[in-house]
Amino acid sequence: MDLDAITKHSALHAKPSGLILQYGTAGFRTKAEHLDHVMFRMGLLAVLRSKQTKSTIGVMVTASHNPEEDNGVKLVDPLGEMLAPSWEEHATCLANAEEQDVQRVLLDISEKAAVDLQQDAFVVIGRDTRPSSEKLSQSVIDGITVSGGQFHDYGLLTTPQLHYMVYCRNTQGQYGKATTEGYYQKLSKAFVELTKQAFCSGDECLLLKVDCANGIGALKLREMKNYFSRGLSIQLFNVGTTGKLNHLCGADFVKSHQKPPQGIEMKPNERCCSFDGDADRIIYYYYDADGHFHLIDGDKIATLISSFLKELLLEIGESLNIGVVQTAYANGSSTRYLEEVMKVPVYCTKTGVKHLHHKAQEFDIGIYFEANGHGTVLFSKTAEMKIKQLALAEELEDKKRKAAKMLENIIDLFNQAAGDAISDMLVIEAILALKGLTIQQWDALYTDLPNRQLKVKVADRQVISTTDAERKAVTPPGLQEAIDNLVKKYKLSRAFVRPSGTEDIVRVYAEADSQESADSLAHEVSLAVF
Ligand code: NG1
Ligand code: ZN
Repeated sequence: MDLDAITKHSALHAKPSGLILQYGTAGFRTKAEHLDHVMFRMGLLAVLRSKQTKSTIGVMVTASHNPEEDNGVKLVDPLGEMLAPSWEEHATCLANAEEQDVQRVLLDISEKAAVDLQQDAFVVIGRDTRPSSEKLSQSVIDGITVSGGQFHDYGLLTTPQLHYMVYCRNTQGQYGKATTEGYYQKLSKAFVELTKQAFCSGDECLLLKVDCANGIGALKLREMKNYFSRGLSIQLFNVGTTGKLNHLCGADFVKSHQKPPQGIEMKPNERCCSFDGDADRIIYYYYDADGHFHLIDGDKIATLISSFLKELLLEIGESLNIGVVQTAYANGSSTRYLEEVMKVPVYCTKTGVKHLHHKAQEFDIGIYFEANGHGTVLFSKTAEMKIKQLALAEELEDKKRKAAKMLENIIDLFNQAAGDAISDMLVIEAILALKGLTIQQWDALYTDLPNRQLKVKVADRQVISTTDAERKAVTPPGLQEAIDNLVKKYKLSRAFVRPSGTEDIVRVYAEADSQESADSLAHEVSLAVF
C-alpha cells in the first residue's frame, strides 16, 4: 500500500471538520452531502478487510428506508454477513479520523487486526437508486484503487443481491452464480419447482400488487419477472418514474403509519405488499370488505413460514431443531402464538438484523424476522445435507420424499446471506399457494395487540442505555421505574425505549389492549424520556 498516495487522494475526499459519525445498526447513515470522505475511507477499509480475510468483501451504498436526501454505506463480510463488530469499531475510527491521522489509523487497524498488507484484495460494490449513490460509489472505488485493491462494480443492486454476490464469490460458486442472472435463475427455479402442484390455471387468484417504494426493488423485480413463465402475476407500483424514494410509500411507511402507501390501487381483499428503498424488507396488507386496513408484518410472516416449515419437518420425521428469533418490537400476540400455540421456541435479540442473524445460526432451522419485515431463514449445513439426502432417497415413501423436496427448494428460495424482499415474497407466495390460503386466512392466525411507535428528539440520545435485549433502560436513572409505573396503568401492556442506531432520535414502543391505550402509553412514555 502506497500510504503517501492514499494521503494525497484522501485530501480530495476531505472530511468536513467536526463531523463525527458512528457505524450504526446498518453502517453509516446521514445526509448524502456529508458522506464523501466516509465512502472513500470505506473503500480503504474494505481493502484491509479483504486482505485480512483473504476473501471478497462487499460495499453497499444505500440508506434503505431513509429519505432520498440521505445516503449510507455498509460493508459485507465474506459469507454475506454484516461486518464483524470489531471491524465496526475500526470503521468508526477511520471515518472520524482527521485528515492528518488517516495514515496512522490505517496502520493502527492493520496492526491490531494482523492484516498482511502484501495480500491481494478484492471488493464488490452495489448501490441503490438515490441520486447521490453513483457519485458516492465512485468515491468508494477511489479508496479501493488507491490502496491497490481490485474491484467489481455491480452498479444498481438491491442490498440482499449484493450480500448474495459476496456469498457466491467466497464459496466458489457453490451457493450460486455471482451475477444478477444467477440470482434470478436460482430463485425462479426454486419457486417454479416448489409451486409445481399449486397453481390454478386462471391468473386472477395469483395477482400480487407490489409497492416498490420508488426504489431499486422496481428495477430488479421487473428483471426477475422475465424468469417466470407461469404462476405468479405481479403488478408493480411506485416504480420511481414519478414519485420520490420512500416518500409516502414503502415498507417502513406502511408499517410505521399503519396505512397503505400512496400510489397503489387496492381493491377489497386484494393481496398487496411493500418493499423498502433497498428491497431488504417486505410488509403485506389488504383492505377487507368493510374497508378496514389490515397490516401483515414481519411477525406474521415469521409465523406463516414457521408453521409451514414445522409441518414439513413433521412429514420428513427428522429431529431438526427450529428456533424463531425476534426483537423487542415483535408484537406480543405473535410471541404468544409461536410459543403457546405452535410450540416453537422464541428468542429475543437486540434490534438490527446482524443480531438476529447471529442467533438464528444456532439452530438447524433459524427463522428470524424483525417486525418491520426484515428477515430470512437460515439452514445449518447438517439440516441441508439431511434434507438433500432424503430428497434423493428412492426407497422413501412418496409423501416424505415430496416434503423433503419442498424443503430442498425452500432452502434455495431463501436468501441465506440476508433478509431479502424478493426472495421472502416468493416464499410467502409459494406457501399461500401450496396451502390454498387467502390473505385473510393468513391474517387470522392471531390478532395483533394494538401498538404505537413514536420518535422522540432529544439533545443526546446516547444518555439512554439498555439491557435485556433493549427491553429495559439502565440509564438515565429513574427512567425504567417511570416506564414500569406507566405500564401498570394499562391492560396487556408493554413499553420500552431505545436510542435509534440509524437516526438521531429515541424510539418509543408501546402496546396495550386497545389502540387508544397503546397511543396514550406511548405518549406518556415519550414524555418520561425528556
Ligand atoms: P434503528 O433506527 O436502530 O431502530 C432501524 C430498524 C431496525 C433495522 C435498522 C436497519 C425499527 C424499530 N428499527 O433501526 O429494525 O431494520 O433500521 O435498517 O424498525
Ligand atoms: Zn432496507
